[in-house]
Amino acid sequence: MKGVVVKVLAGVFTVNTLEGKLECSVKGRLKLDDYPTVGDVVELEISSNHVVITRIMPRLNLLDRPKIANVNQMFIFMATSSPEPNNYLIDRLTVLSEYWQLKTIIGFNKLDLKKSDLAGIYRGIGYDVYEFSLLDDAKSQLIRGLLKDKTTVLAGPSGVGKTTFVNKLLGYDRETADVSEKTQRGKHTTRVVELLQLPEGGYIADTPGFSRLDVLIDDPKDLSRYFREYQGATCRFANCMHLKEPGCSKRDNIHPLRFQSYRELLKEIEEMKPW
Ligand SMILES: Nc1nc2c(ncn2[C@@H]2O[C@H](COP(=O)(O)OP(=O)(O)O)[C@@H](O)[C@H]2O)c(=O)[nH]1
Ligand SMILES: [Mg+2]
Ligand SMILES: [Zn+2]
Repeated sequence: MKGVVVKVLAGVFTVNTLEGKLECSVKGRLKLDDYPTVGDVVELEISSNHVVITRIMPRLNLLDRPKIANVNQMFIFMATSSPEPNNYLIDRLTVLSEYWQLKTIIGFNKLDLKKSDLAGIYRGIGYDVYEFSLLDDAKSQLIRGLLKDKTTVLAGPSGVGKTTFVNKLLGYDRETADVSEKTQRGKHTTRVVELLQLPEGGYIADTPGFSRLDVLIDDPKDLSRYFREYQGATCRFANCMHLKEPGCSKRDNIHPLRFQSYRELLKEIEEMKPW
């Protein structure tokens, strides 16, 4: 039998199968070369009193911090206000999404309070951008459709409506998420990542903060690859950082707010360099 690992906690792997969720352990031999992670498609062996994971199927990808395998898309979840959207955070997340080659969806919730100031910038770059209010059922249905049969990581700051959204998707209240967020903050406890199965097919993970970029990108020159404005046509200067170089053709193609994020992210990566 095959299944998808939806949770890993204290050596117990919860695997979603056609027969429901099963709690499994890992076959001894497997522990030596690889270890199943949330999102893995695994093969199971069922004996009289326990279920063992015997094989991990090849992965499409493997995200880091939180560790999730086989992710299709990142849903960058923001609010139009309360809290005010933070373009630096969006840009950091778009870079990660590009790095992992995920489909990127940017959503601005709370349209009932305000229209989004930033939606146009991201639409202009070519991202799929949605403005909606979770209070509006018709719009919520449309957003929900984007997740069908996909594995989606939901990323965004607290207060924007992620838990409200996930509860709507599942059709029941998961108050547990916020409770554990609060009790674990500041205690250096790693939050458990869990894939939630959507009734219409697909999985979603309400993820805690993603890793710092310098862990993934160690050469500052590589950063521009993950900015869509900098992709495509090559700059005529070799080793150009597309910063202040006079005559750099790419420098003009980027919105000032995105450029500011690019500079800040460059600094973040450079400061972490060991040399
Ligand atoms: N006005 C308005 N409030 C919303 C909307 N969606 C969620 N909220 C509220 O925003 C607050 C934070 O929501 P929550 O789901 O806990 O956000 P999270 O921290 O991202 O998980 C709650 O009081 C929600 O009721 C919306 O579309 N419009
Ligand atoms: Mg929440
Ligand atoms: Zn350049």
